[in-house]
Amino acid sequence: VFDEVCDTTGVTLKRFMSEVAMLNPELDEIKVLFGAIETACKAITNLVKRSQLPSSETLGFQGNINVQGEQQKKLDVITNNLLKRALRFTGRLGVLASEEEDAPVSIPGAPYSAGATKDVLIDAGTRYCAVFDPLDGSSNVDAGIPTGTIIGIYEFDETCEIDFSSLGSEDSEDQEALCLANTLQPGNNLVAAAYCLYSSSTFLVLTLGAGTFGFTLDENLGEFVLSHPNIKIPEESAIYSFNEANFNYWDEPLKATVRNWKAGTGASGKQFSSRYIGSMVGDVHRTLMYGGVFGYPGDEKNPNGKLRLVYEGAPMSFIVEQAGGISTTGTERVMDLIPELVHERTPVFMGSRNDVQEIIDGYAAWQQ
Ligand code: P6P
Repeated sequence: VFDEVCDTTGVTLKRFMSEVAMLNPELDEIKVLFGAIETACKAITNLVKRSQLPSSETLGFQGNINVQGEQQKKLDVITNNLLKRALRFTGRLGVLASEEEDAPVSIPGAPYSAGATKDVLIDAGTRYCAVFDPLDGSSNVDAGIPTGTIIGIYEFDETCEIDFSSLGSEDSEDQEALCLANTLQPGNNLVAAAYCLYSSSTFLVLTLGAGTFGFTLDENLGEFVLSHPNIKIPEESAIYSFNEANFNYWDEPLKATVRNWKAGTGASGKQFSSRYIGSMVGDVHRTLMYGGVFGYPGDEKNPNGKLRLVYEGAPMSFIVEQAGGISTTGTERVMDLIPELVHERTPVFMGSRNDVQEIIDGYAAWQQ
């Protein structure tokens, strides 16, 4: 479906999306969303790069604690508002969920205009639900370490089969409850996912369900251009990417696998290296490019690990799977998980097929 465009490196993201939409009319509306996402990411990369300048007012803390219990940084708030606004102006969004929002935000259904009224939440213009982490790894900005934006797009499903009573609303016609339900869809329902990595270059990597494509921001043009058509993650590697300070709290199967990798006695017989920058988007991008396994395991202190399922685990798993990798909790495919809470966390291991399979096999043997 993308053959005609996927080998035309240098094509701009706008042109790529137009070609794809011509070949796949059902994706025409997604093109509108990616126009907004592209603009937001260009604005965010500028904010991140300029945040260190004495003239910038964007460093430091906002002065409050977010729903995650974390000190909210000014850039978290600025990038969250920027992305919300960009997506609202498409007039295609029914609801959005963000790491920086206590609860999902339903959006007046009428295409964004002064006339939009709160009670018209879901109308013909409502096409999608967006979930995102506006600036993942934001605590790294002050040290100049790469950060990223993570986005997942679902079709808005007015028949969401979620148990409304669990959402605190007996009335399944309650549009707010329907909006919340739409942010709790399993990763399998994603129609698109993307991340933007703010690093040595600004990379926008996306999938629409038929491969994973990487674009690099050409700052001379002010355009994202196709630089990595049809990314395929190496089937195996010799890199693992975990916060090993938690090693003593991991469960036995994972400890055994990582000990083998360190000793060169794992399935591939290779001596592994450890690479970890504490910023998911950067660690996952390196994993896509070089192969390996990025993971945030559950442990004794945090059985579900640290990463959030809805707007980190699921979208990144979609991108990795579409690049030929796999993504698991150790025992379940991440894309199969049905969230119960919008901020719930999940253990995650994603990357090269053979290496992640070794982790899965370790857990399977342990359970027998
Ligand atoms: P730790 C950043 O805060 C983040 O959410 C991810 O980007 C990153 O992978 C992880 O947390 C790092 O967590 O506990 O290793 O510092």
